[in-house]
Amino acid sequence: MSTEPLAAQAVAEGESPELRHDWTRAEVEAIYRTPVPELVFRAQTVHRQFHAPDRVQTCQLLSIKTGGCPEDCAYCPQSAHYDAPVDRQGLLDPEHVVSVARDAAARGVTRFCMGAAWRQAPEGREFEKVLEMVRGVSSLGLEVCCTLGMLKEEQAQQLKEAGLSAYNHNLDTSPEFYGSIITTRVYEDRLKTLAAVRKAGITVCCGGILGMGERETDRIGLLQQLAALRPHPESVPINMLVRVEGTPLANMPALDPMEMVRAIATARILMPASRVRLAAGRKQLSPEAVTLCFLAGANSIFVGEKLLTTPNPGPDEDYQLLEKLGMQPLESHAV
Ligand code: SAM
Ligand code: DTB
Ligand code: SF4
Repeated sequence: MSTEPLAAQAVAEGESPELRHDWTRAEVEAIYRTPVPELVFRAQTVHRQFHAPDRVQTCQLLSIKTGGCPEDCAYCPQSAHYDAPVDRQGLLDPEHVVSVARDAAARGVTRFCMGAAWRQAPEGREFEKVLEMVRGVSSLGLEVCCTLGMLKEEQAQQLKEAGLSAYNHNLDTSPEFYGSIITTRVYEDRLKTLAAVRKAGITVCCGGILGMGERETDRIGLLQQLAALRPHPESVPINMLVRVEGTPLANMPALDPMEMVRAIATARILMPASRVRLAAGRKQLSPEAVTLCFLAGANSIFVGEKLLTTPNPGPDEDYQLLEKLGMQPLESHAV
């Protein structure tokens, strides 16, 4: 398979001219393999040109529809193909979702992300309910993000009209490794949904997962694909695999945290204006490793006891760490 970015033909939209989308695999590899002190220095230098170095965005996730997903993503406890300890739950009531978002806003969170275990966003009454959730959360003054699986252009348009700020849809890994992790859809399906999201004027949240047994070259390939998207995804979540019992990846060896540091620093250098999120997997990282990820250019985290179905560090632990580092959550504009 060619290692040239599949997304290179996407349409550019009002983006800063100094941002590049044509990074070659060799260039990305050279950055990724730079000695860590030099790599972190480069990432910091770029970071400071685009972002305040002491600010971190805090985001909260909520699973609005849990489990029973027809896709076979090998990492995912919500796939119906595996027997993970996740209780299935139908679509939540919009009022309940908005009340959870209101509590999150009161704690200073600035972005609320609703996730659903669907292969594709449904049509009809369930989609109407999602639109109601988006309208409700957006009226709280929060950035609203959804991740509902594949989207059609009309659905993306309706979500935009309801006030959706961002749509999360991850490429997860390199095109070459993708088929070893998911067989029920292809890389191009993901790119199509990302294009529909862009066309509707919704910002893109797109990243991947490390620690699934991929090679270093797959991590490099993922980063190259992300940087080839035009414009770059405004938000780039870098997840460390949460190994869940019952999934095919439950017994993967633990990822060396330095791979997270290298991947985050590389993402920061390739996509300087984007928010790079240290996403799933923080519970397995020491405070020192998290600190290194911040130094490497991560400027967003998920807060709250739970991600979608798996545990996340508690708020006390997180706010204590930020305070110790002299870092501050982005200010909330919630009403
Ligand atoms: N079903 C939709 C989809 O796949 O696009 C949305 C929900 S899905 C749970 C959102 C993302 O969560 C996935 O793309 C994957 O990157 C991430 N994810 C799921 N399980 C994970 C795990 N065990 N560890 C790390 N990230 C995970
Ligand atoms: C993303 O990249 N990570 C989040 C969010 N986007 C939707 C999801 C992480 C899920 C971790 C496994 C779980 O809690 O089920
Ligand atoms: Fe379904 Fe999304 Fe989980 Fe894949 S990652 S099994 S699409 S919920």
